[in-house]
Amino acid sequence: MTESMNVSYDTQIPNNVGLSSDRRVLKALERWHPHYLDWWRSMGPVGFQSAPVYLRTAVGVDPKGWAKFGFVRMPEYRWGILLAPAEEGRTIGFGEHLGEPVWQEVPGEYRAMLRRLIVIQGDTEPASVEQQRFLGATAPSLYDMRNAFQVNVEEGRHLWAMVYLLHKYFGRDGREEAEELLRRRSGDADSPRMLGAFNEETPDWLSFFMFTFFTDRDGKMQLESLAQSGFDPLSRTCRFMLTEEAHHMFVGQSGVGRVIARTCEAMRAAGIDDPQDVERVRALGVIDLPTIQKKANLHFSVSLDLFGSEVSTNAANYFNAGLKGRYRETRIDDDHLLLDASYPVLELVDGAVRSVDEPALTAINMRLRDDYVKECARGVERWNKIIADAGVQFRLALPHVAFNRKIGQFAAVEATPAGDLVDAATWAARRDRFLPSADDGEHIASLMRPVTERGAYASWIAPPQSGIDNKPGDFEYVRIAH
Ligand code: BYC
Repeated sequence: MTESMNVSYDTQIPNNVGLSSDRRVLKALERWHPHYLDWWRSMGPVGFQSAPVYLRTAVGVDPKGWAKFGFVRMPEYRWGILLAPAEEGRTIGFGEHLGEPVWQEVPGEYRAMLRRLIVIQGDTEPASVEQQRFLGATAPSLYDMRNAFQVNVEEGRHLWAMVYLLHKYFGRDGREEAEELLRRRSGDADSPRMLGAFNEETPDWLSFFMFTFFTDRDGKMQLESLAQSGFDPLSRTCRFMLTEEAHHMFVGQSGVGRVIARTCEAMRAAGIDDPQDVERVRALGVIDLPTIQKKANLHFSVSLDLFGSEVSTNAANYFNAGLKGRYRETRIDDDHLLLDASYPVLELVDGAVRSVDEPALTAINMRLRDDYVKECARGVERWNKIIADAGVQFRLALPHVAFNRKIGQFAAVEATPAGDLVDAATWAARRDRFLPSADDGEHIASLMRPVTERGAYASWIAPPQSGIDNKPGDFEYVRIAH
């Protein structure tokens, strides 16, 4: 076992970065810690803060045994700083520094760019916790409540991860940015979070599952790109964050899948064949499939905006500088410089959607987004299999990438989920067929009643196939004092 695989618990902050011998950074983090706890108490999960929750805590970075499970009160969670082990002799894998040894310090010329990337990444982590803070009160089961809290504490740890980089490598401005990360608030008119999707509400559990499926997957793609970074501490940080991220996407994939399974089961039992017979399906106390489609339309389109503009000089600069690569950069078979390469980008040309070959360097965001869309589509097919296996005639589909966009090529136009460009009035008239309506929201809200008996599940969601950490079905994942 290498040195950096051992996690030290001798400071308040578990870490494998030798904090106890790095007084300056330790002090800065210890000063930030109470501010973080204040933020957690005021903006983290509402209620349940003194309930023991069966949580996973990262205790090492060995892929075979990095976490342990146990009952923890959320404010006492051991948020630590964990970097994946250094790779001996690692070199920069792309851009103008290709083949040079990776940097252990921030190169002066790239300081501003790197800081910006780290701050944007850091900003999303507390934002998602803020968005999800009201979910505990309406959890459909103790199992689901525990999963949401798990996601929350780990997003909190991901904030720690970025704050460590800011404190360690960016001096005074890093410390100021770390404070700002606790000051901005999701949805706040004066001081919002940096990216659009992180200022949206997560009003109900279906939104939470959609968020963890679609938006956390953007997180995964962005972390994968930053894991390629020539700035080695960022790469190692992101590599370890990805270990935790896998569970978040499982929560989304399986959560939506369980909602679908329950709807199909209830329809079959009631002899309803037509999924569009929304009123009758809703009367069964489940969420109809067309509404699930609309929720997917919303969360997919909002998450696509997180990839930035399709054609972006920022992205080209990040790549050239060796700071942010492509998805699985090291596995791509090309020159990793992209100076002469091109990449097809869907664009708005003379009022129509066309594929245009753009310089591959400026199309880096687009390429990452394409990789993302492919993954989303695979997940949707898994949902469709649940529907087909239940014998229900319905297919979910991802909307067209031009649909409901606020960033990039299609921000200025209105498109239907099928990708037809329509005028604003037509779109507005059909809006409620494309996106969740007030009525859809009310139906979902009416189902959001807490279920806190061990092993019980709300009417609108099927139980999971297995428990967390192989626990039995009636396990008390959150010990709520009754
Ligand atoms: N909202 O060249 P462009 C996660 C701005 S999620 C508002 O197109 P670029 C997580 C942009 O800042 C992953 N503004 O964009 C998930 C720029 O402003 P300036 C988070 C936006 O820079 C769930 C201008 O528009 N990590 O981890 O190439 C739970 C033109 O920008 C938006 C990262 O995103 C937007 N959506 O790409 C918890 C990685 N998009 O320069 C966590 C770090 C763009 O004109 N960030 N703008 O002032 C990046 O790599 C890039 O900054 C972005 C944008 C991909 C976000």
